Amino acid sequence: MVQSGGLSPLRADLLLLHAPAVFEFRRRRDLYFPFLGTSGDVPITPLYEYFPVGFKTLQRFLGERDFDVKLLNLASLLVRYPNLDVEKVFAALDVPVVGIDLHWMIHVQGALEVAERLKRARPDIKILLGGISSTYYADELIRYPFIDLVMRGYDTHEPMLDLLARIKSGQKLDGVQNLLFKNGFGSPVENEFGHKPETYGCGIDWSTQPVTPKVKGFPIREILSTQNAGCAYNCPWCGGSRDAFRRIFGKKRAMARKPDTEISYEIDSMRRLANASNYHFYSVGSYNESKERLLWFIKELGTTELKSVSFEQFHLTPPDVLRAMGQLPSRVSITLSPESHDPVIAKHSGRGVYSNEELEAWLPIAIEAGIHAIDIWFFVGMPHQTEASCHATVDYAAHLLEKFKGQPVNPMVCPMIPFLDPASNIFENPEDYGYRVFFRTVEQHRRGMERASLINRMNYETKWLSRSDLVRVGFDCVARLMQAKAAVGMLPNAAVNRYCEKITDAWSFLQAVHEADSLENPKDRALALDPLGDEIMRRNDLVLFSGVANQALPVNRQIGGRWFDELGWEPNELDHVAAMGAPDSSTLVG
Ligand code: B12
Repeated sequence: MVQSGGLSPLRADLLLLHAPAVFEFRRRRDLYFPFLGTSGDVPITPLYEYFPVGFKTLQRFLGERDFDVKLLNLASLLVRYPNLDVEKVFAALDVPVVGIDLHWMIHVQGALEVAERLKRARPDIKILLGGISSTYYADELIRYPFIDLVMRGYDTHEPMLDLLARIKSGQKLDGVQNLLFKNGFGSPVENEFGHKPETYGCGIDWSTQPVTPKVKGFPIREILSTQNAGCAYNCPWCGGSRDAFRRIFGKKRAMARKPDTEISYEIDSMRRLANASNYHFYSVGSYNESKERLLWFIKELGTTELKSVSFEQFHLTPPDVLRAMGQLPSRVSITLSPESHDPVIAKHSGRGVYSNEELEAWLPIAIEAGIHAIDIWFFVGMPHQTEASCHATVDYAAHLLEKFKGQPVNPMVCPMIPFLDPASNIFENPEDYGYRVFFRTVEQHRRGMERASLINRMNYETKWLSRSDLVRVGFDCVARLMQAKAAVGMLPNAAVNRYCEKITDAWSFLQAVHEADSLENPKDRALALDPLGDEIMRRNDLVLFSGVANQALPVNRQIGGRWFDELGWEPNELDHVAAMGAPDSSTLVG
């Protein structure tokens, strides 16, 4: 039912809401989102639309226990419906609790701003935060006046069940494991962080996908899963490494695995997914699986009709596993991340487990075994990495492109921007690694994300590359690599030229924004930024619209239909309400 002017009530026992990385992005004249500001590795806008896959497991687990859990991706919703007034969304909520993920730190500004505004509009709703960053920063988060609850943990199913049951029956929250909450006087109370099971998660039901508006062109049909939480490896820059996991979750064992029965449930749901043959399945973290379990998993995947499957690998996949992958009916791709061509830097980055020669000897074996694509990721922002070394990495990538011309070998480069992961070993002891960390607390990150210049949003720099260098060198390396791909005919010249022009424009405009944003006095800063406002908005409109591209496929594809594009209401209702306009539509993205 469409209410006059408003959205129909969205009823649930729990609404899990994914906030855009920055809010209110549609009206910010003082915040520049440059092209490539997300590193270009996954098909998302600078709002970072992925929500934690745990939203789907919580929905199933709690749903099977009689709690109605709904999902709302506010990032996708607002970018897809630029004229939708967020206050109408808040007014329509008929829920006792809204759970917001602060899983990735990049969401710090958006998650907190949405929490604050929602609390102001709807003091009757309890605001709950959860996810990896929420766990790490739980003590600080619970002190914000607009946050009522923080749920810690890599597996929150049981504690969430307890929490919802107590809220429903009006019981005290004292006994809910992993929870921080405010008592009747508004003071924070910390319950025991005791629910740390050896197994992780529950299977996801992939058989149904969100109802989405019509998508023009080439839709993104991808599903994604991980069979474990934590990590067997210890890369110092990573906030999910072995040490980081132990640090955040206070658990000795740095790995928790999804039980086989739950994985089988997931695969069965993929078999039931309509048009599964149009879907790509991204198997994240398969490098953490034992050979036996990976082989079993591959065999199970063989019973689906998925179009393609990708596996992330840490080592060079051994021949027997390659053969099993190659025999799958789906097209298989492998993702490797040596991080640098330089073995010393690769080692400092936690990698370096194979040499370039070994990689080059392995590639033909993988292709021969039937692997359809091999993506090889290099990073910018690693310890000991100089500008020259980054460019040498691109030279090496170009060498790979030449050597394997016409074959499915796709090197890519990812600038580590804007954040070094909180809780990573480098974040904890930056000096030991030659790093400087600019923001340590949640509030510092939040304020940092509100800086107009991407350079000032960076939370780190290294002894070898300043904040500005990290952005510039990252942009240059991506541009050079794209050109190398055009040179070997891997990507069309015209698309690459357009891509590189956007990078050049982003860097040159960033100079003007950065100069203004670097003025010491906030008043002078605002005055200097003001004349740039129109140009900031114009450029932001080019990246914050309902289309996304990534390095692998540098053409815009319309948002909608991705597994995480949960828009909350039927498209016709959203069209109708959005047509009635936002508060000041003259300044919104069209
Ligand atoms: C899988 C993965 C991805 C997948 C996405 C998976 C997904 N949608 O969940 C992909 C590849 C797309 C990805 C992307 C990114 N990732 Co990532 N990713 C991981 C990885 C390997 C596993 C994380 C994971 O999901 N674990 C499983 C568990 C912990 O989470 P879960 O089951 O989803 O959720 C449970 C709990 O976390 C909790 N929970 C989560 N949210 C909430 C919310 C509420 C309200 C509650 C109550 C509970 C709750 O309850 C859930 C159920 O038990 C980690 C590394 C690692 N080893 O941990 C990095 C990691 C999480 N990613 C990271 C980063 C930086 C990113 C990017 C920002 C990278 C980029 N491009 O710049 C993007 C952000 C994408 C976006 N928001 O749009 C960092 C985050 C560091 C930090 N603290 O900020 C990590 C730690 C390491 C890394 N550098 O890769 N990532």
